[in-house]
Amino acid sequence: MTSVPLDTFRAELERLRGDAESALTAATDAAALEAARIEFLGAKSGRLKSVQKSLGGLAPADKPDGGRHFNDAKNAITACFEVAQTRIATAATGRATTAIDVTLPTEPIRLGHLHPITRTIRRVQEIMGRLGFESVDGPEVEDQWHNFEALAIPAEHPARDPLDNFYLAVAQGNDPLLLRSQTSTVQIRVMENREPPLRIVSLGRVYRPDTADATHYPMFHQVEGLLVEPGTTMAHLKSVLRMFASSFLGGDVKVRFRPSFFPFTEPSVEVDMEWGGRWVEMGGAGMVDPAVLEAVGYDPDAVSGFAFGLGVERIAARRYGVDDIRDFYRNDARFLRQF
Ligand code: FA5
Repeated sequence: MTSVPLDTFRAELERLRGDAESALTAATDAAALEAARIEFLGAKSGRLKSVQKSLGGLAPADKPDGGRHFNDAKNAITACFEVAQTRIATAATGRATTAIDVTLPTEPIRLGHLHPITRTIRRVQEIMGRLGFESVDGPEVEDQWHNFEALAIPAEHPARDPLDNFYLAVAQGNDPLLLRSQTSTVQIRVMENREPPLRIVSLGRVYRPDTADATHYPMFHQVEGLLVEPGTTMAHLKSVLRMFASSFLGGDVKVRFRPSFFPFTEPSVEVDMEWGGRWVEMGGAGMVDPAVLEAVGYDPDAVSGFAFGLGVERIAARRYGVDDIRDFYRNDARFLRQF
């Protein structure tokens, strides 16, 4: 019997290897992969098996070489099958089957922090606390007595105009309640319930139908300060406000007091602070009007007092270098993360 030439055997092996690699690489699902496995690697009638049988037909001197070539081809086809198997399994489960590298750094944990307005409120309470001012709260839904009448703002006063206030459908007697338009309401609530001497500060939300712009918002916060003691003068008011401004904004802040009018203080001033080369109004202040002291049952001959009300968003904007207070309420995490 004539033996099979080694070259013929090798050519057959190479063709088989080429066909197997094409079929395994082209397989995109488990069924196609299994069909290719049976065709090439099948234990009984796979093509590799039949080439293996022809090994016996080689001349004895060619058998070692033929066996080595056969093993090389078998290993290459088996490796190609395993690669295709991993690829199809990964596509099916949607995740890599490779091990998880536990030494990789984890996603950073992002800690939240207080909103700049909350931080401002707490800082103001702390500074005023050091000057002896106790922090108190008052309701945001108010009656007309506390928001207007007790503050000497009579019924016909333009500040009570429905277009300038958020009145509620809920009434107390004949008067609708409203969302308070100023924290001066708390002055009255405290004086009605306590006797002088008094030093309080109250920070909270107030509401006005103002069009939002860089310095206005329909909901904003005020810090109300009230001191009632015998012998209080305008000099005390100015000193406290200057001390507060330099503690909160830094020693170089310039404060200006401009004559003004509020129905519940006499005399009254506007408090301006310099910012970027111009003066910005931060709030109002003045000596508590004797009529207000009388309305709450105090003796205006025995005690006098001062009060002030500053816009929290405005002083926060000045402190943090924000030039549009609407940014505080846009809820843009990129803005808020800066504080
Ligand atoms: C008052 O509200 C007085 N109650 C202040 C006062 C208290 C005077 C005690 C005397 C004694 P005024 O309406 O000017 O005043 O408001 C005070 C401050 O609130 C303003 O200077 C400003 O800083 C801030 N403010 C007013 N309206 C808005 C608004 N729409 N958005 C943001 N801040 C505002």
